[in-house]
Amino acid sequence: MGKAKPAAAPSAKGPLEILQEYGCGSVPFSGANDALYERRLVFDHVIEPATATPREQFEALSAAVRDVLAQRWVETSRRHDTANPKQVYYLSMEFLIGRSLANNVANLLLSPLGAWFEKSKGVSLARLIEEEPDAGLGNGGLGRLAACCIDSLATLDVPAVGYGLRYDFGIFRQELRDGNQVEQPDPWLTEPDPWEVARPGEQVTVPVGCTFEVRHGDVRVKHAQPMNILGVPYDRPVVGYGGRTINTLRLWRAASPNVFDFGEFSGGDFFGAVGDRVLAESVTRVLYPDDSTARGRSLRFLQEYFLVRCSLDDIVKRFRRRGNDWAALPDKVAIQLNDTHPAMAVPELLRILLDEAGLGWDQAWDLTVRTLAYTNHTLLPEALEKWPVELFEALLPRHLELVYEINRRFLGDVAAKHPGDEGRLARVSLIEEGGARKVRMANLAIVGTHSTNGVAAIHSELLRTATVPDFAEVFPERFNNKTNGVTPRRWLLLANPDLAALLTDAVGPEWVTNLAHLRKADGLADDPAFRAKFLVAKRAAKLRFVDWLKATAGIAVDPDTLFDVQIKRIHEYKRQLLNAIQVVVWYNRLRANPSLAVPPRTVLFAGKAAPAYHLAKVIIKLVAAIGKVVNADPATRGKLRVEFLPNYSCTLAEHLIPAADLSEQISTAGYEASGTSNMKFMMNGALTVGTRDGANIEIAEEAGQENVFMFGLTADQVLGGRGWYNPQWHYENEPETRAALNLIFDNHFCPDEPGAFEAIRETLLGKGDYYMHLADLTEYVETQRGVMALYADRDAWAKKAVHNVARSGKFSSDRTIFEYCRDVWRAGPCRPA
Ligand code: 26V
Repeated sequence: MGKAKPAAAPSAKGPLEILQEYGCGSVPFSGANDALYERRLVFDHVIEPATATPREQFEALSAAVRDVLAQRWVETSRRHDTANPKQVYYLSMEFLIGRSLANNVANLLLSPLGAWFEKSKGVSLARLIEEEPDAGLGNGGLGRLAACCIDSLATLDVPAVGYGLRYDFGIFRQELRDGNQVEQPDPWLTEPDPWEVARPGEQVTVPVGCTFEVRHGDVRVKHAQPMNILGVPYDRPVVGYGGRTINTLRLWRAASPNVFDFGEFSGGDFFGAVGDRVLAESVTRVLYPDDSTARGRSLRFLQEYFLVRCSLDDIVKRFRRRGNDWAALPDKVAIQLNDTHPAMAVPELLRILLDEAGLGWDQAWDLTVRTLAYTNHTLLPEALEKWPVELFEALLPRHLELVYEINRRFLGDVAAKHPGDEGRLARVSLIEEGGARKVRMANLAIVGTHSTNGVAAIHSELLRTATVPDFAEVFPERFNNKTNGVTPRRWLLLANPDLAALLTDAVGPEWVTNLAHLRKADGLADDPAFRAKFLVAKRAAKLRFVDWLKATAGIAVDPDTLFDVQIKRIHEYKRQLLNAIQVVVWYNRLRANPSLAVPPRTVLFAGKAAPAYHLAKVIIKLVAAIGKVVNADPATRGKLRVEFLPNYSCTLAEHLIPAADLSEQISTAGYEASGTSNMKFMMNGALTVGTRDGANIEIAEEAGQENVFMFGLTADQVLGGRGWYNPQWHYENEPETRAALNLIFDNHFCPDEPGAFEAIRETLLGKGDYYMHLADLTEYVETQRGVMALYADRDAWAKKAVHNVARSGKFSSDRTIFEYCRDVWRAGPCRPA
């Protein structure tokens, strides 16, 4: 079997030699090996290299790696300018990129650098990696998906730019105090970021219709005097695997114009005008941390417009710079909207084509629709964005005018096909009437783009048939599915070096860029020696995680237990509560029968709650409280342990997922659009316990039903049961359900805070258990019994786990991006000669 370059035995080589060895040295650069690194310490930091702190070493090494990629980054952009291929632009309010050093080193095929560095400098790369802040510019799945997508675009050599915002503060850092989530700011940019390149020369002016002030995240209109905000781009390299293509992630920072054009200034209000400067900068101050409700702050509205205005201005400049004619826009440009957050791109692009290019409505509208495409990421009605008409009026009057005209024409078409059907018109209108009028951003996105896709087969189907059936009837050809994927570079090659090396040994190195190759290892599930090697790799990952957790959080867990893991945003529909109740059922069983034969199990939870989502915070508190009691109870010692790990992040996921045995994917069927951690767990050899929801369905199809643990109501049954489902029935008729709930309600887990979990009683029994926890509980507990029985036979477990890894090929974001390129963007690779 061939050995992969990425997994090759480390050698003590510097970047220059490594580049030459890998045939990547065609781009000339000067300087000797050491100089790349040492000169950074001397010339950037002006220190004696031997005295460098780990942070200085991190910065110098990152700068050296950037030196290696800089010329190829320039070359990529020159190549695109020369060839003038179709460009893909990915607009997203979130890019949850995490750390970059290890990723860039690996994608540049510089992994042997680690050994060279350790040998010649006496410092481990692993240590320096910990110096880098985790760039948490996203809430969860949607933001991480954007990061995986741009990795795949670069790896597939597709000319692409990601556009986002450079928030001063990313997602909050989560602390737990007595089980309570406490949010702390995340000032990730306090020290210079070695990856970003500011491009003040390419700044963009964003005019807004009035002056405003910001109070508690809300924008208050001051008066109807227009003002300008500046958008300053900061570029980050997106290194394709192998380093042939280095695309750009361009993040915008809001700034004030150097020359004030505010009325106050000439009026002598120096103080007021300087204050206005600060408020312009507040537009990109902080990531909006609530992914559960769209009851947005108006500052968020301004952020969304700011992203759209800056990015489209930039896109159009690039398009014109290459000498293209307006009519060629859809042939040269594809713009993907990551959810409705950048849906203002519809009226903005139309405005550019009408007001700046001087085209007529019909042509401008046709070009707009053919250039834009929209991805939907949620079916939850409360997460659908609707912005008050009033906000548009004050800040973007021209855009509102265009939205009204788009709507007038669209409703005219619908009315012509369905005369007299007022209900239909009211449903599809871009404007929600009654009370304060609002613009429905999902309707705008569907009408103003040529493609609307969901992110897993079931989700796309529900979107079409249940959420927006009227639109599917008007535009059947626009609806399609693109099942999500994740990048195997970050989530397997980097996160799980032992398993990655084992797979490379087994199937060759091609899996890194063609995950379907893992299928060649499927037969090895029947090979006892391979299963043993798989278990050795899993144990190595567990040990690495255990050490890391102890060092970073001070939490000790036993690697010789089943790691049962649920990590994701805390949300009722994701049903962390179902998992918690299940744990209490097993706790009761163990207390009643101390000789019950179960394999020792560690149940790990992690995830952030939206700061204003009260019940989600109570769920965190409950899990922490259960952990405190269960972990201290001699009856369950060594058999059951529960931990809530604080501050879930990319970094935590990269450590924990490779160590996991069991992946909890237990959302109420019909509510999780796709899920992506389910895919990461699968490729790292965890077995899934899950409902038939989102991508779990496709995971089970690929893995084989016999290699996953599926349970619970289907989406159809959930919908069908809405009329008659009664949680009280389960409470009254299922003794174990009742006993577990009573323990929670009767303060067993919060003796010092009686009533702390009253809100849980209220939601489950008082308010009818909307997410149907109790309907699925008994089958879930029974399924977990099967899980534990299988785990007792480690070899039988390993066989299923190997099948899962070998059959995870579909869930590479390379496959997802390939399909977007083929079906939605009609874009292809542009490779170096
Ligand atoms: C929603 C909202 C709503 C209002 C404004 C702020 C805000 C910010 C983020 C979100 C995100 C909700 C959508 C989301 O993250 N969906 C997740 O997308 C994943 C990638 O497609 C998918 O795997 C998850 O199932 C889905 O929940």
